[in-house]
Amino acid sequence: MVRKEIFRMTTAEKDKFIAYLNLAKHTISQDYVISTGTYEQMNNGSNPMFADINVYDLFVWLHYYASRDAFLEDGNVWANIDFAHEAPGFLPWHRFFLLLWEREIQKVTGDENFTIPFWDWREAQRCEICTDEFFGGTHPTSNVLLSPASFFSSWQIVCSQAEEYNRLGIFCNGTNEGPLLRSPGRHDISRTPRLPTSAEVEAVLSISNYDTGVMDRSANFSFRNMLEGFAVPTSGIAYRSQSTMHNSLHVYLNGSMSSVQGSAKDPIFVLHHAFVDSIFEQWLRRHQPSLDVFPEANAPVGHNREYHMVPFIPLYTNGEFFVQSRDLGYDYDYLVESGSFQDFLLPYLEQARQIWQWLVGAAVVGGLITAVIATIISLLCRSKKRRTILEETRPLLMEAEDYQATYQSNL
Ligand SMILES: [Cu+2]
Repeated sequence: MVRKEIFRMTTAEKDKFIAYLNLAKHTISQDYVISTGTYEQMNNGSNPMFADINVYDLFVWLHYYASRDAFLEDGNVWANIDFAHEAPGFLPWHRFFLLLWEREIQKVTGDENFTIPFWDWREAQRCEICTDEFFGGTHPTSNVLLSPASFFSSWQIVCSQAEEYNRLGIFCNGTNEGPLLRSPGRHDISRTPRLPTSAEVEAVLSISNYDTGVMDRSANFSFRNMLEGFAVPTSGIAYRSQSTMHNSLHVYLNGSMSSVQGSAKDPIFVLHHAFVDSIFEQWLRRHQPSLDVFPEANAPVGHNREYHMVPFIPLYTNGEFFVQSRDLGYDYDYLVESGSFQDFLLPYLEQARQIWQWLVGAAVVGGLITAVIATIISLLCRSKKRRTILEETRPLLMEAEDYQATYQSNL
């Protein structure tokens, strides 16, 4: 299964994707319900509190739930907790999230071949997919609403009041909370001066350490922290006052995408994270890390290699998704050719580099042997020619028998 860049899709493919998003937004999930109360609020399970949810919003809720504050006993709140961000699990968690999202869209649409498109935002000067043909232009009289000509202007969002739920000690319950908001480019320019460049992506890819130090947003020279966007991409040093790389897109889009807990409300989330996943994939192919590169202990809560990713059921560990995408059954269009060709050729080129002296020697010896054989053959041919001339003077009746003998002796 190959994920395609959105601008390399045909108009029909792109329109089909938008139709699928709308279908998912209007189809109640057959397999999942969301929890609308804590275990305590459910009176330790005796009063179940669950609600139906549409397939699109199910994923908004899953993302919210992984990054919401934790409610502790006696009304205490643990705010500094996130099972999907600011730690090593960031990349495997979102990798699994996208795979599950893709699978659920396949089930809703019956299209087994559906793959998530991605948006390659390297060098983008603006949000190129924020137009009415794609994911919605800006409203003519509002800076925060989508253009009425876009399908997405009629979408209602869920899980947008994270701070409020955390304050009240409740969960997002999936009810509609108003329209999708987006205001690309009207963000805080000092935090994110521009979208990431190709050179910045390259600089991040050159970092060989997956995660470092205390493995949170303060990690220096950490591939994960740099790609997530808490560090200066060119130096690798953590920097609190700027949002770079992955984070820069969230800040730039300035609206529903900009608060971590509810960011999956905007369909651009999926296209953005698919591209982030493709950069993770490039890193895996380039550095070929073994599984023990992913921390086994001491990562922030929930982020160790063998820990299960919250809140997915069935259970999967972070480590299970720290593997190359082809082992999980998918690839990216821009990595397929170069990737497979390089992968095919690289081991041979490396072997050739190690044994080149032998290859030159073999070529010289081979040349000499060829020359010797050629000389022998030409000498034999000349002697055969001489004998043939003699044979022609013999009587014709003996020809067959003699020819046979001659042929054999020449060999
Ligand atoms: Cu996220």
